[in-house]
Amino acid sequence: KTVKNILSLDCGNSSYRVVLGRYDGEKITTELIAQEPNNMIEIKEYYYWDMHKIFNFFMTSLKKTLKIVERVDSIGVCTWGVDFALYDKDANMLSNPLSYRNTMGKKSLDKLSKGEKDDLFYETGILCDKINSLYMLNGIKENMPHIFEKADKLLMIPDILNYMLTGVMLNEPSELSTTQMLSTQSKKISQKVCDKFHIPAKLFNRIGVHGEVIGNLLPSLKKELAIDYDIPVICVPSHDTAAAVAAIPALEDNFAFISSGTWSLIGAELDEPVMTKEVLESQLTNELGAFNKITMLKNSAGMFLIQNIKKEYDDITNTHNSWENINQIANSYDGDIPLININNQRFFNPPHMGKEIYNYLVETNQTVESFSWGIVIKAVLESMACCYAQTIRNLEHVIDKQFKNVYMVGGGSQNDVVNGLTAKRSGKKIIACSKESTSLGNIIVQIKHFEENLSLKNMRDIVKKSITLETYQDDDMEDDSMVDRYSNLV
Ligand code: LFR
Repeated sequence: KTVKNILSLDCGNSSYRVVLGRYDGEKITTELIAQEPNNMIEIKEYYYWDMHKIFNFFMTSLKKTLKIVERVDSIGVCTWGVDFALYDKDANMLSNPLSYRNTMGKKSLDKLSKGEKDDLFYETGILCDKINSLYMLNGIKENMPHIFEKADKLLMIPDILNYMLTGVMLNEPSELSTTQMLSTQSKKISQKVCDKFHIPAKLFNRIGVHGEVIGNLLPSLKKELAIDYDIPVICVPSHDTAAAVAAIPALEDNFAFISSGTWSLIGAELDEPVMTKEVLESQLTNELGAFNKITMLKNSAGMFLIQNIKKEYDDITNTHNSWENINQIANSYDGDIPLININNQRFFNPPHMGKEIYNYLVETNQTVESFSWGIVIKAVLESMACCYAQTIRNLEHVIDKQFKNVYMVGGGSQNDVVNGLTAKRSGKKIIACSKESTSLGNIIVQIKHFEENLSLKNMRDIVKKSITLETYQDDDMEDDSMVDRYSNLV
């Protein structure tokens, strides 16, 4: 059998990785080629991402791959959502992308009335959120007018990398939906939104189609790699969430998913966006998934909290603690279960996550004891599970369907304490899939370039054959009271 060597670049907020998928016509075997931490860089009052560093990492990993396999057949790029760069008329990047953790977006969103926010939801299907590109772009317009005036094109992070690889400017649809400037119903840029914010619609490029070739690797890059054949760069669902959901090995129609990384995306896959008051009130959003599917989801804080706590604890103990170790510290606390609203603004980017959580617990009368890592870690793990259970409950309500299975994908799917607790709080069967789901989703859509007739179901079948699943079930779920307690937190 001929094996196709398919390369996935998966950039997350906390690390970027290159994964090689070997596809033998039935299943995919993955190999992690390289991984490096991703960090925002703080320059004066702003946080930026370093695109050249990411690109350089990819080129180095590509060279490394070519030492392992004889040829690379295709490439696909996935990254986190919402962030972007502006290009001038001569196709020069005007500045490195600002990170959504800047306060600019929030300031711009806060100026809108409730009515305006609701209208934006009904127009786009996307929930107003301070991190959406729309608000950052509006902030740039007001705070960095010299950049905004020169802007001719807008590329999202994966589009930037695709452009660096091929010289072709294109906007990939799943990533584009995280801007809140695309109508997820019409799949077109909303002129209404552009007009309201005085954003020229010409900033956007042709919208890509999943499975198509964006372009071949640039001649200069081929030369650098010392190869004499073309490598196509494929338009994959380049929003990491959309890719991870594409790789869910579900063969049933109704299922819920949790894509767990720095963020937790808790949702369900639909054919059409649902834009009702209930969806809005449940703080759910309709993003675009693979092949124009809708991923209706809640964008919740995820492993970010525990990652920050781990960093602080690693520093204090001067060691690299394992995740098991971090989870175990929670067992040293044996009082009442502490809960925090993980989506409270104060946990978005505090200087000391541990302290912030502890202060919340004191202020909400959940503890009178002095600070301990045990109570803080316990609070995060328990609260994540409650948030998941609460959102699954809301999803079932707004789409009026019941899920039997909840598929857990992404790096965070390896956290068996959270998986176990989620089974307990939700009463559902939790199926932990692969920590490489984003890359698997990226790779299977590239396979469609070689096997045009593949349906999404066929692709999921390939994934199913390629990974081992881990199931968590808790038959003696007590009651919903913990989730209710969570729902009432401020
Ligand atoms: C997950 C993710 C989320 C997005 C957040 C910020 O990695 O892509 O979907 O809302 O990052 O971009």
